[in-house]
Amino acid sequence: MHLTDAEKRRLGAAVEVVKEPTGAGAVQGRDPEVVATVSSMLSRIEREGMDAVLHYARELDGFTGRSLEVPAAELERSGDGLPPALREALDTGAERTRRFAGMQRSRLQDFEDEVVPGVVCGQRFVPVDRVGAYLPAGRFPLLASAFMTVGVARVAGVGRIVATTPPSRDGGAHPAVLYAAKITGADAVYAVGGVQALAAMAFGLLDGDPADMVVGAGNAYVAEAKRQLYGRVGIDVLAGPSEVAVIADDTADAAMVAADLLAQAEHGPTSPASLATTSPRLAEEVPAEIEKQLAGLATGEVAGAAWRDFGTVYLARDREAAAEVMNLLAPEHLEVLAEDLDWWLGALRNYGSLFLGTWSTVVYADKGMSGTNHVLPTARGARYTGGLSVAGFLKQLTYQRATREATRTQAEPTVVVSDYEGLVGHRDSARIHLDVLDK
Ligand code: HSO
Ligand code: ZN
Repeated sequence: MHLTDAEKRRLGAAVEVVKEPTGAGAVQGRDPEVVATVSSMLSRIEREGMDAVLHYARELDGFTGRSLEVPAAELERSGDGLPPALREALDTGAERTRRFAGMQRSRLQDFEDEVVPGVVCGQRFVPVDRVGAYLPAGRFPLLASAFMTVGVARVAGVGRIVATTPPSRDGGAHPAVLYAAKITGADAVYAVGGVQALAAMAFGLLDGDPADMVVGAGNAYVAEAKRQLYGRVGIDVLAGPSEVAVIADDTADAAMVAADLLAQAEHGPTSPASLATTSPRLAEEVPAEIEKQLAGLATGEVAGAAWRDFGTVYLARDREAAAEVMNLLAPEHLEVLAEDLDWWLGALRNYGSLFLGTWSTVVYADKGMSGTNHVLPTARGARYTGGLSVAGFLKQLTYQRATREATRTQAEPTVVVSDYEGLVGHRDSARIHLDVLDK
């Protein structure tokens, strides 16, 4: 997530690049080794079915049991051993995510209307039948993932929702991940991770029914599996490493900016964090503050590598230039720590989710505490899409009906166009309606 040379040239003197990515961070693109590994795993699983899933589960997840399904009783009991404060916090995040998804759902309107006299067209939002949700539990379990996928799919009215999650070292699923899946209403949970989990859901190897759509974030292999499965099944978004960007004017606090950048940099050593500021003071203070905070951060090694290799700082001449930098970068998360938030809301066009002002911050939404979804486009995907939402689980279907009298207004121009194209079958299909009409 950095400006290309062409973009820098276009911005000219309006933007000074204070810090650039180094090494691996300067190169963008897919890893051909990941592409090839995923492709061969998917074809083997498609050929050999459950045997291949179990083979990979043993080899890659250290699975030793016979059945991948988490027993219903275990799912039911999953909250028992958790600290009550954690259970309460998870209940809160699940509820707020559900509430916002409900608000979005109520604004997606079915309608029908007359396009020309006698021709009525309509749209209906119809939920996907079966969803497979991947709940990551790799380096860290992201407990709110179930709210964003399983919970939101439930609000959409999806019929069956199966979740998969990588097993922990002792073979079972992570109890807090299970609890999050339970409170959001997963129908079944399977302890299986990575490519084999996505393939098992998409090919219908778990409960016999292929998922119509697979969703959820994961590592580079999971993201690549979704990319390769897309078309055969629907997906949410192609999510790469988590990204954060901050816009700050001179009213912002350097320590807060630094902490917000590091919070997402700790996701992994390739997670980009960017600052665009109109304040020369902050352009100097934030990198220094980041170094200071890194020294006391338990995840500092990862976050520090991410900042060094992928971090960027841009000093913008004015707020228009800062907005332009971010509209080009199209970051997954974008915070505005500046005055006149309404101006920024109007000026910013490309972001996965926007956080306006000091008192809304990315980590709140990460945990479901604001209500918006944290499954968001990365790698500039926000140029063409928003993140996962209740609409992602609904198909916007159209239909039409027409009166006998309205046939001529559709049939006659259809005959003309089809005849010109040489699609004589189309022409005749329109014609027969006219013939019947005129009888
Ligand atoms: N930042 C991640 C989501 C997350 N972070 C959950 C922590 N927990 C992708 O938006
Ligand atoms: Zn995060």
